[in-house]
Amino acid sequence: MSTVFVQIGQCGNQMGQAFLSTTIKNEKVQSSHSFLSAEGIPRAIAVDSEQKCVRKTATPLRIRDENIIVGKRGRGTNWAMGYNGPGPHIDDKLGDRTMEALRREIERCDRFCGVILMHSLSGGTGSGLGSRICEDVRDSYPLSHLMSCAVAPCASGESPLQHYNSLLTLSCLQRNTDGIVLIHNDDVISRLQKSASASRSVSLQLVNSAISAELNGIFLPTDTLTPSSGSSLGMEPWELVRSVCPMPSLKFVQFLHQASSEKSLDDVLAQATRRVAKYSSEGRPYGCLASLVVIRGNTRETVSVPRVEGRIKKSYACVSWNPYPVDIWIAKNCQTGFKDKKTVTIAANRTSVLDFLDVVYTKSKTMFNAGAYLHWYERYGVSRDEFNESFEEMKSIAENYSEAMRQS
Ligand SMILES: Nc1nc2c(ncn2[C@@H]2O[C@H](COP(=O)(O)OP(=O)(O)OP(=O)(O)O)[C@@H](O)[C@H]2O)c(=O)[nH]1
Ligand SMILES: [Mg+2]
Repeated sequence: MSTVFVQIGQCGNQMGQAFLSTTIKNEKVQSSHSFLSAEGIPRAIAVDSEQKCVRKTATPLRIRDENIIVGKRGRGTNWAMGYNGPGPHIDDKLGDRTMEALRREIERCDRFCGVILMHSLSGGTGSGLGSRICEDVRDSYPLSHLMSCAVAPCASGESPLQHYNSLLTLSCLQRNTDGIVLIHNDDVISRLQKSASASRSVSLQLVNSAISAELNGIFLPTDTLTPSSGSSLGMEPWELVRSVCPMPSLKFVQFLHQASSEKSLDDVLAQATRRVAKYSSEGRPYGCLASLVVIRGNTRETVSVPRVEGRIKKSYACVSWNPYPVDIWIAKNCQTGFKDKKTVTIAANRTSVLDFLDVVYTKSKTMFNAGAYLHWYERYGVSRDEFNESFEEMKSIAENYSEAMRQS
């Protein structure tokens, strides 16, 4: 069962490099060929509108030359330029070339299972071209899985266009993917700043390593999903979707990762659950539709399933209508370079995502009503109607989550 990774834009490629560079060193990954070809080459495509970062990140991963797709000009933090291209004078056909590389990569797979997109919600390439590729993958491979690992911008505001770009991307991901792993740069940075080992200024490299540890916590092979033959099928990303996104319209997933070499598994789990925010800043309690806990560690400690379930149910306020709100996978297979480390990674589909969606909706709606920056989008073929459709899509996501909570 093979998965193809498509890294888009600077963020997608840098995060993808941090993730894949550790993933491909994992022994179980190397023997399973789900993320790697038989020759050990990652099943990955690296796309960016600019040269500068993509070559630097793709070369050490040994991504095939034909899978490195580079454009002629950045997309200027503009979703519309990313989605429709910069115009006929610079037609670098990034979307078409990416789909062609993907088609060839899928032909090299034994049994193709799905695509994981890695990108930011706010960069012009990651958001706009990412949305275009997302739609094209869904159209061309309707029966395959499709997941996005999307990085949300910092709330403090890096660009005035980030809210529009996030709005248009989120609504596209909602329409086309099976699951959206939402990664908040703010959360990762503040956690790293608090950690004793990090200095106050946190580099992007450190941020990407932390994100990579979260993704690997869930995506690396687990004993629970490995058949008795001993060879992993690499189904972890897709079983995650089955487990945590029980309803197709509610598909936002957030990860939480905790690691320790000294503490017991129980203590690591307790540490992880203590970090779970239970209320919004207005005091609204969060609810959880479904969750998955992956416990890794080459240890003799036995995992008490009822105790893990109990802790998660208490911390995450799971809905009453889901009889199995906690899935648990166990793995002796640790992350590369962390032989003695015990890790607990939790993936949860919960209403805390509405806080971020609400900020994106409110900020972009205020700008839209004032007509701010709209000419930048209209110039590259995105009309006000498209914005209105995205506002509707965002409203329906919030309504669906609220409805799911009301039934609880
Ligand atoms: N976690 C993480 N976030 C990043 C990284 N690089 C950029 N970002 C975030 O991504 C967003 C900007 O997106 P980029 O990926 O730089 O933009 P792009 O997709 O290349 O698009 P254009 O440059 O506008 O064509 C901002 O929110 C950044 O904070 C990275 O390496 N890791
Ligand atoms: Mg860029």
